[in-house]
Amino acid sequence: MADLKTNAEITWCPGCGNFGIFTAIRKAIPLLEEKGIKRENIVMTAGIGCHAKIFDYLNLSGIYGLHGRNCSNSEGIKVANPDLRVINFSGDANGLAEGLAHTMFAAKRNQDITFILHNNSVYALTTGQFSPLAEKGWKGPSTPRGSYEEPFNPISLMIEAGATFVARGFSGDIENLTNLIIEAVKHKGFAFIEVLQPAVPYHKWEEYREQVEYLEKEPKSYFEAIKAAKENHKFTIGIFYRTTKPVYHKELYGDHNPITNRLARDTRLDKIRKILESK
Ligand SMILES: Cc1ncc(C[n+]2csc(CCOP(=O)(O)OP(=O)(O)O)c2C)c(N)n1
Ligand code: SF4
Ligand SMILES: [Mg+2]
Repeated sequence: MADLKTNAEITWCPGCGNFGIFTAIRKAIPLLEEKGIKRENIVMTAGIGCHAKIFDYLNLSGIYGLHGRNCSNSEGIKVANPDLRVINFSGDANGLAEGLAHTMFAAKRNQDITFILHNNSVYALTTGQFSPLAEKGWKGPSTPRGSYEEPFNPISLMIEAGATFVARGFSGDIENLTNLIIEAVKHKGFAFIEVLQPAVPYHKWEEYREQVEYLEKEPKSYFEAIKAAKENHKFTIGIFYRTTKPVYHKELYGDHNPITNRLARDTRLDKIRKILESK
């Protein structure tokens, strides 16, 4: 676990929920290696925000991209080299505000990537604007009279968008979160984990600890999953949905890998010519 740390100074606030996510991912990676997933094949992307600093602290390769855009980087990496396992770290604003379309379309395409949403229900790095997951009535610097908007339900949203693995974890239960990460990375398809992650200037750990509950059992069908997502409250953790569907890169190329099995230029041009002639 220690060698997954870098020398970068950690600047998260003491008590930040991101520490739990950082620990869980460092526990999960050696366990994934035991299951045959090579570390050099695990890459990460991050957007911009407090959550994204994990990119500086975690000793993996990847792309540290623009705010809201890293899901596209994840898709690009996967489509370029399907042998890679991509872990996409996103804030709730990064992934469900500015990056919402990217997240929805990656789920719709069932891109074979793991999407970890650090849900602190706030734009933390930019000091407290309400986010798409902020509670109605939540007071912050941009909503001094309380937010007028209902938050998204990220679990039902992702199930409906097309994600094939959808779960919620809590950064205060590292063992459970480690298992969710392992299941998500092993899953073939778009695996989404919403992680409840207190940002301590804005929320108290007690609010979470008092309310976190565990989903009784994993729903067995799409409609059961939507029902569970709607009926349970936002502190219910567990796997809400898991199904098998073709993944995007297999639909695109079958078993071909354009990086490790690069075709000669003439062969590629010949293939394109044949596709155009068959029209
Ligand atoms: C293209 C672009 N838009 C906006 C910003 C400003 N910005 C940086 S972080 C951030 C919000 C971060 O919130 P979230 O994604 O929830 O991450 P957190 O800090 O809460 O972990 C914004 C709006 C930016 N850096 N780049
Ligand atoms: S502002 Fe919130 S999310 Fe950012 S480092 Fe501090 S506790 Fe963590
Ligand atoms: Mg946030």
